[in-house]
Amino acid sequence: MYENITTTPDNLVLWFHHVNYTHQLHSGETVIQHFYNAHYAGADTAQTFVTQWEGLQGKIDEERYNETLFRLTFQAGHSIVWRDAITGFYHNLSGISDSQGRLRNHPWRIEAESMNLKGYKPYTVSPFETASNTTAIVTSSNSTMGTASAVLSFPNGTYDVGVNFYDLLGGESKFNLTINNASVGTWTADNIDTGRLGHEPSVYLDGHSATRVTFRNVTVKKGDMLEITGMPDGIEPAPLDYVVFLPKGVVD
Ligand SMILES: [Ca+2]
Ligand SMILES: [Ca+2]
Repeated sequence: MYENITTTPDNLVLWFHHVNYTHQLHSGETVIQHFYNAHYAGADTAQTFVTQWEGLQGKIDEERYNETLFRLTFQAGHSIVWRDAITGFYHNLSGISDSQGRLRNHPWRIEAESMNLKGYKPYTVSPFETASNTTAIVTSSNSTMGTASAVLSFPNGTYDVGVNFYDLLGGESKFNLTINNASVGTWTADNIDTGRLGHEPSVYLDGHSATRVTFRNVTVKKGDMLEITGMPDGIEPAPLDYVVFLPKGVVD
């Protein structure tokens, strides 16, 4: 059964055989399209764990509730980092586009490197697939604050606002996100430094350090001014990748 490619189950094909990216699986998908679809589906599913867990609030002890919520929230954000890294990596290797046109198509994102920068400069991330548009921004020095701003052109409405940044070991940068000078949220890149996450630490901008913070139900009007300030700390130059304004039901 396993010697014959036509009788090998889809989930074992790459274990027993070498095939082209365009090999058609029993599911009807090609191998490469399966890579794309499975990673998009996985990231979609990971988002639902947060809201499922929130259904337990008040039914279990607060410490357990909060610690697990913290991890599920991190993982929901990181599943998008991982989705984009894997699909970007294999797209680069295979040269074959996603049949659903999702790769490098992020209409709700604002790349940090495309914002108006003061005290920040673009930084080419390596490996390239661990930054949106292969580029992030870092502060010009390790002791001075940076500011990134942009005028919003999204339709008026309520959005979940995600900010993708990098949390390196060796510094606890502080960030503040405002819209029209009103604070939406502040956060500190200290998950790694405090050991709170307990995952592989990194001193680089890469897939280990890439992290998302999300602020829910933010009201936005066309023409609003978005501004993020980053205060570097230690070796960590308050690195930012992108901001995403998610309408209800959009995962990106
Ligand atoms: Ca850090
Ligand atoms: Ca970017």
